[in-house]
This record gives sequence, C-alpha cells and structure tokens, in this order.
Amino acid sequence: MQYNFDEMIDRKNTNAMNTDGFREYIFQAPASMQFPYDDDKFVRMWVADMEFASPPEIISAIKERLDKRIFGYTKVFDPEYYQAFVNWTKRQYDWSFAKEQLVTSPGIIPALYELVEYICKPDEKILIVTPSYAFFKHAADYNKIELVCSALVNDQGYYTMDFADLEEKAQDEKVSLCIFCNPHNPSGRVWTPEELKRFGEICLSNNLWIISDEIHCDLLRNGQVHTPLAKVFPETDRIITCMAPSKTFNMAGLMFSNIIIPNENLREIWRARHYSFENPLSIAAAQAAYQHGEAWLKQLKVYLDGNFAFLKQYLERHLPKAVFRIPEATYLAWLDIGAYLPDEENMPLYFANQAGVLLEGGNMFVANSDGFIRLNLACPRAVLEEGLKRICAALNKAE
Ligand code: LCS
Repeated sequence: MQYNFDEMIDRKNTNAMNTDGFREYIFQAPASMQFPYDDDKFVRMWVADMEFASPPEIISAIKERLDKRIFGYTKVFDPEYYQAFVNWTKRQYDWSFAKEQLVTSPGIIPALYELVEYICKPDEKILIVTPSYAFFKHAADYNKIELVCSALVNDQGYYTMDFADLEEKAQDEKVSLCIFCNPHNPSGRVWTPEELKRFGEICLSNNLWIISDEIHCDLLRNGQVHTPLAKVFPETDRIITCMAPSKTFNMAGLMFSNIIIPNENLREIWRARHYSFENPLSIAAAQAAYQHGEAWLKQLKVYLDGNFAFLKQYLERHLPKAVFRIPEATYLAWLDIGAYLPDEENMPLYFANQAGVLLEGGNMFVANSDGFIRLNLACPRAVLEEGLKRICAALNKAE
C-alpha cells in the first residue's frame, strides 16, 4: 500500500496544540497576542507532532474498538499488547524485556514527573546533558530537585558527550539520577553502542539511576540503528526505558506510552501511586501500531530522508552560513544561525513576526543552545519549501 505524505490535512477545529496552542506554549502569552500574520497563514514547524495522517491500520483499529460501544474503566489486561510491543522491540532493536517490567503511562512527560518523585530524595540532584528537551528540566523543577547540566560538545553540528565532565558531575554524591535522551532531541544524535557503554558505565559506577527516554527511537534516517541503553547493560535494574508509539505514528494526543521498569521495588512504588487506567481507544491504537504499522513507518522514513536532503540543499544554496548536519534521528532539524542573528535574539518571536513561521528556538532547550533554531520537518514537502523560503528571505534581509 502507498501512503500519501504530500496530502495537506486541515487541522482546524481539532483542538490541536500545533495550530491553537502556540501562543501559550512558545510565548507563554494569552490568546490576545497579535502577529502580522493570521493564525492560518503561519507555516508551522514547531511542536513535535506531524502534519501526516496516522496510519490507516491504526485508524481502523480505533474504529473497531469504537464499534464495541462501551468505554468503561480500562487497563492493559490482555497479554496480546505486551506481545505486540515486545515483538516490535525484538524486530527493530534486537532487544526484549520481561512482561512484568512493562507499565504504561498517559505520556512520557507525566512518567518523568512521577519517576523523579519516586527516585529522588529532596536534597538530591539530577544530571542531564544540554541542549535538552525542556521537560527534563521541568520534571526536576516540579519536584524541587536541583539540576546539574553537562554541555554536549558541538563540532560543526555533530554532538558528542563530554565524558570527563560527565564523570566529574556524576561523582557528586548528591546526583542520584540522570535523565537521558536516546536518540537525542534536539541534536538528532543516535548514540553509538560505544558511547552508550561509556556513558552508562559512568552513571552506574557512581550509583545513579538512569531514565532513558527513547521516544524518538523509531524515527531514524535509513541506515541508522537504534540501541536501547538497557540492551548494553543487561545486568543492571537501574535503567528505566521509555518508549511510545506517539511520536512514531503521530498519535501523541492518544496519550499512551510504555515505561519499562526492571527494578521490582521501584515498580511497586509505581503500582501503588500511579493512576493506572488507560483510554481504550489508545490501547487499541498502540497495539495496532506495533502489529501493523511497519510498512507505513518504512515509507515515512523515506519521505523524511527526502525532506532532510531537500533542506540541506536549500540551505547550501540560500543560507550558506547556517551550520547544519542531517540528524541521524528525529524529524527535527537543529540549525545554528548565529552568523545571521545575534545569540540573544528571541528566535521564535523573530520568525513569527518577520517570516510568519512558527518554530522553536535555542531558548527553549535549557542551555548550550543560543543562536539555534529547531525546525520540524514532518510536513509535506511543499510546506517545508514555503517555510524555508520565508526563513531564508527574513535572514538574508536581516544581514
Ligand atoms: N520526551 C522527549 C525527548 C520528547 O521529545 C517529547 C516530545 C516527549 C518526551 C513527550 O512525551 P509524551 O509525554 O508526549 O509521551 N517532544 C516535543 C518537542 O520536542 N516539542 O514538542 C513536543
């Protein structure tokens, strides 16, 4: 079956964060905030969901579940769900885990907030690498836990970990947890098994817990392979793995994710305190995604590879001083445009006003990210082209 990723889908009147929530999320502003563009004239390249329809196989499964007509209290009781998901992890990453280790959550963000509370004592600290998905910081802040940051090293757009710095920070006895992004948002790095080994050894030898947020692990450039951190350390029970069909199949609004907790005590705390019911439509959708979504994902990856090649070429021609490297994973492009705008520029505000493009800026990624913008490429190529045209016109004018 061929899937159509060029289709333009109207998201109006769907309560989409992407179309209706940008004032609140990007600008912390009320609905009255004005721009020189009408809302439906913006090119939207910000929040990490896609402009593509979810696979028809998932939509059919939701319809089938709808036809059962009763939507009472629901949890994942049927072992078929575990089987579908573990078959996926075996096929995709040659990795599996025991059924009792799997719990589910309405999202990885809520799971992070909870796990920080369950793992960290009030005077302890959390380690992250920067730039970082901001909710890693929010999870620490929400729980009033101090954050310790280790800056990634950026070589012409290729990010690596500073192991000496990580080692020094992990040795702080108060650091008890590292929240890690594998593959990494926003750089798009797919950490190699060697990098994961070195990173994991530093954390584990210093008695840290690790939450490995692997939400982007299915969205790789062709030729890349994802290695779950827990696969590198089969002996430890201190690595919690977070995966979800939400990013992969564009179903974040269905609010369903997998949390794999190998440690029995931590799982008991989770079971005692986590509100564990799920949406019946979401379970049906997630199971169908893992059972029947592979062909769609395969075509999606080809389309995304094409979008990244298009972006690279476009930048070389129209924005030669931007530093950009096609990411190994995610549908997010991380661009250093420091040659065009001062680091202290509020990038999202600049592009909303000057170009009619909604994007995320370095200011939204905790630290070590000034002068950057992040573009979401999970859109029809025609939308990407229009967005790039506007961005490049604004920057070439600004020079
Ligand atoms: N973890 C990472 C690393 C993410 O990038 C995202 C979404 C989430 C968790 C959200 O998980 P959820 O609670 O939906 O299961 N990333 C977004 C981003 O970078 N911009 O908008 C959303």
